Amino acid sequence: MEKYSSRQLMDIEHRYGAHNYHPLEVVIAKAEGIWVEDPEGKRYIDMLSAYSAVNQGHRHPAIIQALKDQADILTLTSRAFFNDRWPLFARKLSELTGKEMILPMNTGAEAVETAIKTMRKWGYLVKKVEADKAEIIVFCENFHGRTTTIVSFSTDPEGHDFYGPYTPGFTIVPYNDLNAVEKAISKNTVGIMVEPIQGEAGVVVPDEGFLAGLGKIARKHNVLLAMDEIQTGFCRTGKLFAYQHEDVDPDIIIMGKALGGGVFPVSAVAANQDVLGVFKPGTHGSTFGGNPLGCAVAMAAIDVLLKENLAERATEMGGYFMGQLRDLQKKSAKIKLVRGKGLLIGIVLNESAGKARQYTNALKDKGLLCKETHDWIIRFAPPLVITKADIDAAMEKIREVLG
Ligand code: IF1
Repeated sequence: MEKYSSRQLMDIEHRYGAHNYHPLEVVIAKAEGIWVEDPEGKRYIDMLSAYSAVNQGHRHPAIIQALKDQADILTLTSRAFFNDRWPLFARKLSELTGKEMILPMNTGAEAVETAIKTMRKWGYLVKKVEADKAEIIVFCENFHGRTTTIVSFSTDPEGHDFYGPYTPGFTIVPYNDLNAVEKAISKNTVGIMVEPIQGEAGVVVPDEGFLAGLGKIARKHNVLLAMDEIQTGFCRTGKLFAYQHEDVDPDIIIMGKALGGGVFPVSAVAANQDVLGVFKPGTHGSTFGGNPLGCAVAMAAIDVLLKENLAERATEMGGYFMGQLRDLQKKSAKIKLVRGKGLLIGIVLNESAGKARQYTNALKDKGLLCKETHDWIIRFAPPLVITKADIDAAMEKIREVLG
């Protein structure tokens, strides 16, 4: 294969790729664990983990082995036939989530769409809501994906504007405001969909009791609670799922990202029979959902999370990392606030510090990759296999840039 420099590759992408992203100027050509490397051989600590899709670390040996082994046997069948991996993955994910049934898809947005269709169909068939009147409550500054229906209820103009006509049937209320939710409920409400921590909004952690409160409201009014754990799930915040920090049992768990073990998209929705049972043959699906290769990878991805106690690691390393960042905050005029849970961490900058992008750029030059969200928040979400020594090394760079 011909060798290209980082500069050449960025120029080629700019010429031939659609401009729907504005990446940091680093080209990743190789990766292992928490480390990535550019074509010139410069190494960086990856503190974004593909937005939490690489919780297990890049190319985890057990996951890559499962990928290779399965690739040698069977990769894709469609759901026109049974295959010998999907049943076992379904059972494993059911046991993991404590929900009776699993519906497999590929990307996160497809799993969110599946949850929306589930809530609506449940509303019509079980709750007996009048035809085409179903309402789902969602939250300001939500991020659930980029399909036309999902962006219909996005409050971010960049993601939302110019894609109409928009899908009706969503009521948007402020995050972290249980009264607003209670007020928004009507006889046509079929569900509430929520991120346990809002990622794209800037790692916004709700007050303790918010998620449990949503659970109580959902019970009281006979509506379904759907938890979008696509970014927060699979040990990122120190629990298998972020909702487990509270006393709440969502009706629907939406999963993606790290379920694919950093290899490719695997998503799923978990719920009990009385909810997911609304789907009959032919009413929903996808060519690739439940494909044997994806199932084998996802099973290995789950095994790694459990075997390596990555939830406890996230708590431990996240606590250490956040402590270090808060020490820095006390001495730094640039940092206003450090927030997060486990290894999902946001640094909110003071207005006087200017735009976050200059700092993510400076960190990149020093060999640390992370990403800004909005203009004033820096997000850190390293692979959960990160060690204390790695964090110490990263902190040195962070102190140089944000101290
Ligand atoms: C991009 C953000 C993160 C998600 C939640 C569903 C989805 C996502 C809570 C959809 C996806 C991704 C999308 C990706 C960047 C990334 C992101 F900045 F856009 F918001 F992580 F914070 N629910 N989030 O976070 O999953 O269809 O993408 O598999 O560039 O759009 P998907």
